[in-house]
Order: sequence, then structure tokens, then C-alpha cells
Amino acid sequence: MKKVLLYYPKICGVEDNRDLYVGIPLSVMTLAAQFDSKKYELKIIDGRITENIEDDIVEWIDNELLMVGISAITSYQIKDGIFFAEFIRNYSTNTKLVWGGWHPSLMPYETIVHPMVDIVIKGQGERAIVELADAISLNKEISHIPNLVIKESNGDVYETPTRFYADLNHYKSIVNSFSYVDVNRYIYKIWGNQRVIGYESSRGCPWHCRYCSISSVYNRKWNAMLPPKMIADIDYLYKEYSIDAIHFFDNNFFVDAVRVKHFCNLLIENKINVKWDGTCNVIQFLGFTDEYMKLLKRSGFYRVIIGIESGDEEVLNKIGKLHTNDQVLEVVKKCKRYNIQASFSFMVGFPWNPEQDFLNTINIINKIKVIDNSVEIMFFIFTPYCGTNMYQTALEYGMRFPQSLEEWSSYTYDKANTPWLTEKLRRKIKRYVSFFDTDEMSDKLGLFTNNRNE
Ligand code: B12
Repeated sequence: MKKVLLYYPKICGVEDNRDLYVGIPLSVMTLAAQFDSKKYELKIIDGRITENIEDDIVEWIDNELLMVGISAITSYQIKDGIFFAEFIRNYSTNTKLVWGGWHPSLMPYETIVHPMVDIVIKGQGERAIVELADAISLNKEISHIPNLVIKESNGDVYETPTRFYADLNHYKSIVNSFSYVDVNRYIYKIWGNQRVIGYESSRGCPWHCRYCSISSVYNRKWNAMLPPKMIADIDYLYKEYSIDAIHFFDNNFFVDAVRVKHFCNLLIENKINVKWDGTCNVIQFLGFTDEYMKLLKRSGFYRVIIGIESGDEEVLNKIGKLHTNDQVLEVVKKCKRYNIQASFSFMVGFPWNPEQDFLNTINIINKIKVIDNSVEIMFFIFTPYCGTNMYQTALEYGMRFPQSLEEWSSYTYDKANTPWLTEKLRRKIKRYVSFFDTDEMSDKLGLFTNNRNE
């Protein structure tokens, strides 16, 4: 039987001193779920948790191994993915090295030129990866498969036509890939719950925050699973894995209120006793009526995650955030009224007037804390990412970005060293990062944690 191997690389290198959240690797799992297990032997390796990767797969690699799919966000994942690709190449010269995920999608040409990359799949991979495997296994042409960037044996690179993304409802459920991993490994005791797992029910985002990568890849489109499909998966997780809470990784869970209400009603009707949280924005949340809030609460909604980003209204305007500081304080009061845990993230150190945005942001956080001291605060230094609108602005303000795939692998949010921050201000901000205990807080928020259920 033909084989496909999917690799989810380590997100942090040895130089990082904290344990990053080891959430369920949704990207490679949703890809694996699309393959017909009667036709392909699939393997998923999660580089973050596998001790002796080589021992694990050396025996398994043979001529049947058609391709290795490697997933990467802009981070150390790239470097670890390259190590893994080199390891595979040593054992098999025919296996195609296929890269996908956020970084290759945003920078396909910079990615493809690397010797450890044969093909890049841009954007959503579910359809393309199966079509590619089918074509390679039958020795067929691949140039008709959309959304690929291909390197030929002579080094020439070409791109195949673009296909817009399919509806998430057409994909097979992620549950199909549960047999390839130890799902219990990704269940956490966190946020007051005993058994929490991550899940994704929608993709894209209609807003256009200028620092965010989502709109570049999804072109401000948004697509979502219908509630019955979500409920089937969640019911399975509830019954088979005794999950007591779902953490939605959706960019914005609340885009379609009709869908959310249907979802809440199905949870209640089916007596699925799980709590759930999700990402929203200030303006949306303030628009939720009393009736809607009560339904959300009854269905188990307990925590809202909102990117407030700045307390400087000029910055908010420049980065495409449409809310005001007063509205943020209204959200805090609303959460307190309905007993919803608020989790807010902030970035300081934008290029325009970093001293001022820092002070204004500290100021709004103080006001938030006076209203409700239990609001979770995550506090970061702004880092411009490739493929975002802020990338261009950052260039104009003197930022030098990495020039190769390898260089991008050392570009992380805490080491990017934006030139418009003086050392003095950077030190001051870092003191606040530890004052707000973003690292420790992130433990609670699930960003950096090893607080896993045993
Ligand atoms: C979960 C998550 C994390 C987790 C890690 C993942 C995990 N499982 O534990 C944690 C919390 C650790 C994390 C950290 C960070 N994250 Co994050 N994270 C996410 C989030 C919310 C969900 C990812 C996910 O699982 N999506 C669901 C899966 C199914 O979708 P997907 O990953 O996009 O996969 C699809 C395609 O990309 C493609 N694909 C993916 N891999 C592959 C591989 C192959 C071979 C193929 C063919 C296709 C393919 O096919 C998949 C199915 O269609 C995304 C936003 C989002 N909604 O995607 C941000 C996101 C990936 N994160 C981002 C960022 C910036 C960060 C941080 C820097 C944030 C910060 N300030 O702390 C840090 C980085 C840490 C570091 N060391 O550098 C950016 C990445 C931008 C970029 N250029 O790469 C995103 C897109 C958010 C954003 N708004 O911009 N993150």
C-alpha cells in the first residue's frame, strides 16, 4: 500500500526556555482525515512530543512512501521541518517533500527555492494533498492540480491555477484521523476545566486587521461548518473522550449569529454537557442582546477571547481595529454582568509613536483592572509578520526582514527586534510583560503550558 507521512514540527527550539502549548495538531490531522485508509497507509508524527523520531520511522520508510507533508507557521517550525526533510531525504530520494501551512502559503516562492522543498501547497490543503497523492501514486501529471507551486528536477519553478477554497462542510470529519495520534495527549486540565480539547469550526475572517495574516490567505472570506456537523464531532469527543470543554481555534467564532444560535440549541437539545470558549471582537460582543447572551450561557459558553491590541485610539485606527476604549470598558462590564471570563490580548510598540501607544495601553489595562481584576491580560511586543498589511509599513519604518526560509525560522515574536523601539523602551515593555506575567498568564490561557491531563 502507498504511504503518506505528515509531520508537525516543533514550534520552539532548544534556545526557548518555556514549554509551549502542545495543542492538538489540527492542520495535519484534518489533512490525514481526508485520505482513504483502504488506499493509503498514513502516519502522523508530532515533532513536539515524539522522543526518538528516527527510531520510530526508519523501518517504515521504503519505496512506497510517496510524500512527506510538512506543516509550518513562521517560527522554529520551519527549521525543524527542514531537519526532518533532510532526514527523510537521506533514506529516500523519491519521496516528495511537500510543504504547507501559514508560512509556505504566505511565502511560496521563498519556500520552494529551498533544496528540502519539492512542492508547496498554498492555503487549505484538504483537497490538494489527496489529489497530489493520487496523481503521484499513478505517475500522472500534477500540473492541473490547483494551488501548487512546483519545482521541477532542473530547478525550474511554476505555479498551477488558483482554485478557491471548498466549503468546510464537504471535508471528512477530523475524527477520521484520531486513530493516527494519541488524542488523550492533547487533552488539558485548564481554565477551570478538567478535560479541554481544541477544535476548529470555521476559517477565514471578514475583518481586515492590518497586522493579521488571516485576510491575506483567505482574502477576507469566511466559511464555516454547519452546526450538525460540529455537534456530531463534539458529541463523539464528549462520549468517547469525556471532554468537558471545547476550545475553538476559529479566527472568529461569532461571525454568523444564526449559526452560533443553532449550535447552542443543538448542544442543549442533545444534552452535551461541555463548556466552550471562542474568539470574538469588541463590536460584535457589544451587539449581543440579552436573549442571545442567555442562550450562549445556557449552552456552556464561559470565556471570550478578544484581541483588544491597543489602548491608543490612533493606533487602533491605523491597524484597522474599529472599536474605541470606551467600548472595551463596556465589554468588561458586560462580561462581569454575565459572569463570562474575559481574556484580552494587547500589543505595544507599533512604529508610529511607540512611547505613546505603550502609555495609553497601560492606561486602558489599568482601567480594565479597576472594573474587574480577574480579566486575563496577554501583553506582547508588536511583531510584523510576512503577508500582512503591516509588513509594508514596517519596511517603510526601517524593518529588515529575513531573506531566506532558514532566516524566517528564527523570526519569532519575541526576537524580531523592531528598529523603531529604543532599547530603553523595549526593556520597559519587557518589564511589563513580566509584570502582567504574560508567560505565566499564558499558562492559564493555554499559550505556553505543560499543564496536561495525565
Ligand atoms: C493554535 C494556534 C497556535 C498554537 C500552536 C498550534 C497548536 N496546535 O498547538 C500556539 C498557541 C502555540 C500558537 C502560537 C503562536 N501563533 Co498561532 N495560531 C494558532 C491558530 C489560532 C490555529 C491554528 C490551527 O490549528 N488551525 C486549524 C488548522 C486546520 O488550520 P491550518 O493550520 O491553517 O491548516 C490548514 C492550512 O494551513 C493547510 N496546511 C497546514 N499545514 C499543512 C501542511 C501541508 C503538507 C499541507 C499540504 C497543507 C497544510 O491545510 C490545513 C487544512 O486546510 C492560528 C490561526 C488559525 N485559525 O489558523 C494561529 C496562527 C497560526 N498563529 C500565528 C502566530 C503569529 C502565532 C504566534 C507568533 C503568536 C504569539 N504572539 O504568541 C505564536 C508563535 C509561537 C512561536 N514560537 O513563534 C499566526 C501565523 C502567521 C504566520 N505567518 O505563520 C496565525 C495564522 C494567527 C494570525 N492571526 O495571524 N499558535
